[in-house]
Amino acid sequence: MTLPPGQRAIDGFPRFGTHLHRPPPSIPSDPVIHIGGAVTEPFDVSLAHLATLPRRELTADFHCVAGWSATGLRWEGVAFEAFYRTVIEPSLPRPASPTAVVFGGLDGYQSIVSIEDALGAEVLIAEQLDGRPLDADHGAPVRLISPDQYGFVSTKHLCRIEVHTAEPATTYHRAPLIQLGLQLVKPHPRARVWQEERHRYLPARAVRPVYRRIVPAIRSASARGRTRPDPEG
Ligand SMILES: Nc1nc2c(c(=O)[nH]1)N[C@H]1C(S)=C(S)[C@@H](COP(=O)(O)O)O[C@H]1N2
Ligand SMILES: [Mo]
Repeated sequence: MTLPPGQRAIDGFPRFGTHLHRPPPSIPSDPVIHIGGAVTEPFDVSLAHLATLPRRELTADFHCVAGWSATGLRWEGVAFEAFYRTVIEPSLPRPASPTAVVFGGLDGYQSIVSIEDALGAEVLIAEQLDGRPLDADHGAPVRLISPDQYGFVSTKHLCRIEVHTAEPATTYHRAPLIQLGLQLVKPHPRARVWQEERHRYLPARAVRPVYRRIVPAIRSASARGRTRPDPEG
């Protein structure tokens, strides 16, 4: 099995992310994705709408910028491109040429993706992982999945999509103190794993050993914030 440069396979699929020690956000009873930015008028799309779009399934490895890779994950959902063409594009004023997309999560996290990367063939709005609805740890009710980019692109608990016609003046994490992995260093704007585009300014090879040391600490903090099985069953 070949992994991208600087990655190591990990057993299972750890919960990771910015709000490490906190439990995952609770899900509204009628979840929607809010569409905003360069559209003529912002609007909400109910998640139920996803069922009207063509299904897409893919098996891929998942690569965290901190150097671990979870292998052979089977995702199911809707291609982001299909969602973009049918839901977002028709609501853009003409002539608008979006260059970037911001994907926001219920926990306040967001990722910033160039339009060409967002429209990549493997980018999904995923509803299922390994044949089951996404659990809270891995992004319920739906999440973005972009397997060719580092995990920080793949916003969990997706509830907001904004299109921009210039590089958005915003950051991945709106709260200042979070995200051991990302707060120190700017993420790479393209974040392609095979090109090892980890960070905007720091050379990838320099950060590998630093991450290797802190991953166990991030993992155990993250495990403390895990959803606990409901004792009532
Ligand atoms: N909403 C949200 N999405 C997020 C994060 C987060 O903290 N919140 N963390 C990102 C990071 S850094 C990684 S590596 C992956 C981890 O996904 P997992 O928890 O399903 O393993 O989610 C990404 N998406
Ligand atoms: Mo990550």
